[in-house]
Amino acid sequence: MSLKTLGQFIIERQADFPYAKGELSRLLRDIGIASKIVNREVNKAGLVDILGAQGTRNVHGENVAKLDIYANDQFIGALGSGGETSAIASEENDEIVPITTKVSKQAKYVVCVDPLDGSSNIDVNVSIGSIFAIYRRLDSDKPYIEADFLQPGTAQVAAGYVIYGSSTMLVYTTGHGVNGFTLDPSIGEFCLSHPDMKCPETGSIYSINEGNYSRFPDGVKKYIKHCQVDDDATGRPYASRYIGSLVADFHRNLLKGGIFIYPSTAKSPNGKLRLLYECNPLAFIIEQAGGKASDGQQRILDLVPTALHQRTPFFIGSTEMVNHAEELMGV
Ligand code: P6P
Repeated sequence: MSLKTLGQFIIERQADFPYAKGELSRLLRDIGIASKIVNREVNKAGLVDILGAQGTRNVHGENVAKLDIYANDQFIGALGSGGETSAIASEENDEIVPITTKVSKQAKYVVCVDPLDGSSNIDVNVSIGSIFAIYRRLDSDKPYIEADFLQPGTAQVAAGYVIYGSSTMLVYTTGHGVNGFTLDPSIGEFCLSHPDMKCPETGSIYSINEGNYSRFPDGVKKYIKHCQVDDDATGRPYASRYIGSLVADFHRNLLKGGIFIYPSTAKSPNGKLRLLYECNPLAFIIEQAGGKASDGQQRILDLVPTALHQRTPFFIGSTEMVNHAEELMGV
């Protein structure tokens, strides 16, 4: 397969949008730029002694920001200077971040981003990720409004994630399938490595923090017991795999098949994960890859958000496994 960079692929697929004038292509380019800068810093995190611990000054006398703050600054900076984003909702900012450059005020799109999910895992060298969702503004003749960000996940025009792992990959969809790009550090480009990604209909991996078992709804407890039954005919017991880094757990299940569950618990009735910049973008991707995502009862992409940082229970992965979990949840 001849080398195809993310930029070449984006331009090639621009034809998927007959009325597009290149804004979305440039926005995706901006996401790629931010990801490469974040990747450079994430990969150095292990050298913190040389660079100075977060919150100290590095050899150049510059303040060393916490990596998730640093990542947030890179995404805001790249999207801001790219001129295609009007405003950003970020996991790191309580309020919407307006992009105030003149050209951006009338930009057609807004972006929801988790700039560095799982950042607590950096210190133990576990894969982490960035997650993004892109929406067209409701009325781009006027300044952005909060409602631009509170559209259901079905309104996403693009969504994706970057996984900073044994290699760095950017995986995204614009509603025409899912494609994965691996960063080639020798040329500094994301190159197409996983064309037309599909999630297996079923799998033999379940991902859930079983430490919270006593707090789970009965349907989730029943599903976990289902996964643990010793039954050769159905390939059970399934393998329990839980990295504690959403993007890493999701990416493995997308490739191999499996289910990831972060349910409601007695302590957190809406679960832990955020709808706008974690669950919706991954739900868009999994559906485009033939999988399924729900809150245990209804389709994630149909949920109508009411708040920027709202949480939702999250069941995502191979369709047959999510269907079974929903049955036990009483759907
Ligand atoms: P728990 C990381 O902090 C994160 O937001 C996700 O990346 C991950 O899936 C989840 O939290 C892990 O949460 O409660 O199992 O440690």
